[in-house]
Order: sequence, then C-alpha cells, then structure tokens
Amino acid sequence: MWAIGNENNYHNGSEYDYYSLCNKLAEIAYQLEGDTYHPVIIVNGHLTNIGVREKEAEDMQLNYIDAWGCSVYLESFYDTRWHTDQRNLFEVYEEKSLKPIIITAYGSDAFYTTDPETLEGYEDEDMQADWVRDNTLEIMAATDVCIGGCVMEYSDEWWKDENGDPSTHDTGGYEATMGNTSPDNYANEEYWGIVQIGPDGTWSEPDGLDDIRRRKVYYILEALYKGEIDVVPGESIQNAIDNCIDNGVVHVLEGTYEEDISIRDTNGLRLMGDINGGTIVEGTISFEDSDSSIEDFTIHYKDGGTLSYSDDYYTDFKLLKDAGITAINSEITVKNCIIMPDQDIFMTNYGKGIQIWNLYGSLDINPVIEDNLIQNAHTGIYLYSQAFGGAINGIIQDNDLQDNDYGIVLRMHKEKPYIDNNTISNSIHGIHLTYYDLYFERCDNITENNTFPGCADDIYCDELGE
Ligand SMILES: [Ca+2]
Ligand SMILES: [Ca+2]
Ligand SMILES: [Ca+2]
Repeated sequence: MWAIGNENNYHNGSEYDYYSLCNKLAEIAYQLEGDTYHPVIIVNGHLTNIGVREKEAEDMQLNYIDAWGCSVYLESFYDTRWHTDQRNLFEVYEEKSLKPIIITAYGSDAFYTTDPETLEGYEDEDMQADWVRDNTLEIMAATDVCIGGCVMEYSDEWWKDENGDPSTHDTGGYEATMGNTSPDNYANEEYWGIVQIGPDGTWSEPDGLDDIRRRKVYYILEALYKGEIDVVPGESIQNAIDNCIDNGVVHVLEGTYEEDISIRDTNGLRLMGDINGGTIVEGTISFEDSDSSIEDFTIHYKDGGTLSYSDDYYTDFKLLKDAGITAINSEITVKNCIIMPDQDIFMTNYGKGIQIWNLYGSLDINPVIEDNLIQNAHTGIYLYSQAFGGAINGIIQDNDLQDNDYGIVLRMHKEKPYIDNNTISNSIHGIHLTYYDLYFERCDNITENNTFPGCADDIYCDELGE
C-alpha cells in the first residue's frame, strides 16, 4: 500500500490542489504498476476535509484513491461527545465517504504528566497499554468500515522535545486538551514508543548498540494480533501470562528464569519452553482454576511457601507449594518437562514434582502427564481428591520417575488415572495408594507396561499393608 503524506491538512495541504495532486499521484502509480498496483491512501489528520467537494476531496473526485487514512487520538472511536451531532467517529466518516478507512495513527504516550508547567510526572505503562488495547479492540471490531490501524509508535524518539537534548529522555511536548485525546491531557513527545530505548548497557551487556526494552503495551499488542507472546531471558514470564489472552501461547525462550509463576483463571493457555529443555525456571509454577498446559520446561523448584486459594467454598485455603507444579481445581497438561528440587538448596529428596488437588465442590478432571522426567522428589506425582471433590482421572504415561521416595501417590479415594508405560525407579513404593476402596478399579487402570526397577514395592496400598 502507498500512503501519501502525513496529516498535511494541518499544514500546507488543506486545499483542493493538494487532494487533486494526491489523486494524480495515485493515477500515475497505477499506470506505472499495472496489474501489480498497490492500493493508495491519503494520510489525513482526523476527518477534516474528507468528502468536501470544494477541497476536491469527494469520493468521485478521488477515483484513484482506494481508502482514507485518518490519524485520530481519542480514548474511544465510539465516543459521541466530540462531534456536534452526537455520532461517533465511524458514523461521521461513513457520511463523508464510502471508501474504507484506516486509522493511520492512534494511541497514547507512556508518561503521565502531573504538572504541565514543570513537566513533572511519572512513566505509566498501564495507562498507555489500557488506552491502546481499547483502541485496538475497537478497530478490530469495526470491520464494516475500518480495515486496520497503526499504533503511534514503535520506539521512543529522544530528539523530539525541542527544549531538551537529543541524548536525554525529556518530558516535554504539548497540551492535548481538545476532546478526550490523551489520558493525562498532555502529549509527551519522547514517550510514545511501544518499546523504550536506552543507552548501550542499560538492560543488557554492552554491544555498541542502544538497548531496547518492551513496554507492557507491546505484550498486549502481541497477544491481540498473534495470540502468542515471546519471553526472553531478563523478562518476566509472569508479566507475559498476565497479559495473555485465553487460549493464547506464552513461548519462553532458552535461558534461566528465577521466579514463582502463578496462573489463575486462565483457560487454554499454553506455556511453552525450549524443546531441548533449555528453558529453566528456578521457582514454582501453580495453576488455580486454569485448564492450561505446560510443555518443554525444566523446573528446579524451591520451597515455594504457601498458596492461598479462595473460591465459592473456601476463603484463604492454605496449601504448601512444595512442588515444581501445583494445580488446584485445574485440568492441566504437563508434557516433556524435567522437574526436580533445586540441587543447590536440597541435599535430600524434597517435595513433589507435580501435585494436583481437587477440592470440595470441584468437577471431575482429566489431567495429562506425559513424557516427563521427575527426580529426587519426596513424591514424583501426587494426586489428592478431597471429600466431595471431583475425581482425578486422566493419563500418566511415558514418564521417567527416578530416585523419588514415592513415584506416584493416589492420596485419597477418587484418584484413578490411567497409568501406562512409566519407568519408576529406586523408590520405596512405585505407586502408593492410601486407601483400599476402588482398589481393583484403580489397579485396572495401571497397565502391565509400567516398570519398577529398584523399587522396594511396585504397587503398595497403605490400608492393605502390602
Ligand atoms: Ca530529548
Ligand atoms: Ca502523556
Ligand atoms: Ca546494547
């Protein structure tokens, strides 16, 4: 697409000869390009002049122009307060032109100015992210008239404040008090980026190039457009999860990440690491009310403290997070992960590789635990279905459970997963059932394909004493 000019109607392009020139340019481009022609738009500031015959800006007068570009800063394009006839931006536009519209610039800077005189204030990434997200969702929804938009802008521009210095990050700009065009009524010219820039060495090892750092709005846009967020070392996995949409993907690149990760009320999320095990989390991962999955992570868990869970039945239910992965009332999938207690901290077996809890009032679940290596835990996989909680069914398959005190523990009454083709080695009990009820039903789900090298007992039932 060819886009002509930039808000020329605010400067020297507000006359008929400008718009007729644009049409002529588009005609020549079409003649030159023939079948491979690009659509041509005029980048206009707001709706000024669009459809005005005296400006030669009516549709019929612009027969080589395919769409209007329109740069608009507004909290909402559906806000009706800024047009005298109480209509929103798209409604007003549709009366001026039948061509599609593209919002060629929109958004907010990331600096909240508290005093326009002294230019004092603070950086506020949430303010920018919320504003841009709402605008973007409106553009995505307005498919009957609007074919897309461009966020202002990729990176901060440190040269823009003419009272500042190009090598410093200054807070100057202009007051934006016309209509609801800026969250703080002040456009801070050097803070518009969806990425920040900083001198070499600010956020990474010096390499002779300025550094960049992504602002929150970057993740929001990534999630909206791609449904997938990439996380690189030095960034927070939690931040990406918090900004991801349902059914989105958080892809964590190779590297070590020292943080506890909490996934709550997020369904369909796929947490994906490096396929060769190079994504290492030094901390714990917990799921609450989240039917989500984790693949290709290496987890070195620490003493994760306690987790406080609340739902319709519980307020502040305390659960020890002494596990690589903890799931409460969540149907999770865990695949191709390596899970063990942090060897720098624990000299002996500790905690659980994976613990899955179904509390009072929960639904039956079918977790999938496949192709994992779990070692040096007190219990490799621990399933706990509380009284009046849902059953824990699902599949535990093709896992390698090494040197745990107990391989798999079915702690209460309603845990009966299909257990197949696991290697459970060097444990006191390969599979441990606390209670005798449903014993045969549960044992029927444990296939002959599991092996128990070096275990004192392959399958042991506490109540039975054998
Ligand atoms: Ca500057
Ligand atoms: Ca501002
Ligand atoms: Ca650098």
